[in-house]
Amino acid sequence: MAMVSEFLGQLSLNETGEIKYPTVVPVVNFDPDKDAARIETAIKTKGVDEQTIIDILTKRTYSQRRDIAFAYERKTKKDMISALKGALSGSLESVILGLMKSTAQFDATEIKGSMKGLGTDEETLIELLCSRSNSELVQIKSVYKDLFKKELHKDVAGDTSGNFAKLLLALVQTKRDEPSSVVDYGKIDEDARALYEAGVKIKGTDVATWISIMSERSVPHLQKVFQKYRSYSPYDMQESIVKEVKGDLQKSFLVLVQCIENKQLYFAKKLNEAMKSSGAKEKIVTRIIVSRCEVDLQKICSEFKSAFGKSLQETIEGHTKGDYQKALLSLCGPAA
Ligand SMILES: [Ca+2]
Repeated sequence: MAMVSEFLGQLSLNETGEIKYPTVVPVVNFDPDKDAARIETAIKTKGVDEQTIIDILTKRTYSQRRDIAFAYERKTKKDMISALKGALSGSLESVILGLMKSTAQFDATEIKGSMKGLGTDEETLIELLCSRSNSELVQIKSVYKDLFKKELHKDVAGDTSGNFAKLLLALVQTKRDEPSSVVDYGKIDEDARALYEAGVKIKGTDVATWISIMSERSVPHLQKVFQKYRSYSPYDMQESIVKEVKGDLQKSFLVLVQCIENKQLYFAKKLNEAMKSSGAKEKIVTRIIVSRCEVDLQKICSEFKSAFGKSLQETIEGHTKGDYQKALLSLCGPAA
């Protein structure tokens, strides 16, 4: 019983009632002044005491880190983020500076970065827009406007084109239904048949129908629609996407469907792929771990273990090094 209540104690609900599975939770007996003083000493230490910075900042929530930054500024009259930027470098710097942003600020900044300059980092843009929940996207849009003085949908429209743009813009409109307590079997059947009749059944694809169903229906409804879809189509939804559409549109629909079916498994697969690739794609690893540690990293860890038979923590140990590795492992917490 003790273990169950301890586990439940780690769960928290966000404002829309979604269950969260964070690995980073508020530290008890929190003392921002003491933490700020330790960080100041760590930054001033010759060669920088990275371990202390990692120990403190990866074991505090964003709101606690923000309190530490305020305490630091009161004490030193300096900005803690600039001080950390000066003291740290490389991949560790990216993790720590990422942690100094709220989840929505971090996501908005990553989206902005993916569209900066010539060309677009479609992979990042797709991951962020197709994996975030409706309520997360609502927050991202508002933070994006605060930070960059521009509307997210305008930037996305300026950087993408065709049906790919239409899908991303439909997601940015955040018109997805909230889950309902009533299961509407008639509507499930209707949507499953409509997806089939707009794709596999006909020559060409009626992409607009796919986009409206997949961007407007609730996640639990779509999970049942994709199951029902198999009674109409010889291919499952992901296979149908591969057959029907190409390029960035195909990649976006695939991420969307994977996230609707099991979002944490999608992130687990993405982490595994990024770490196994030569020269570990640290940017992807950092992005997922930093952005999900207060959302669902605990569940990503358990999906990782069941999918690959090895813990995420062991895989991090095998594919990363040094202080960067220490920071990632501390954010993941102990392997279950
Ligand atoms: Ca077709």
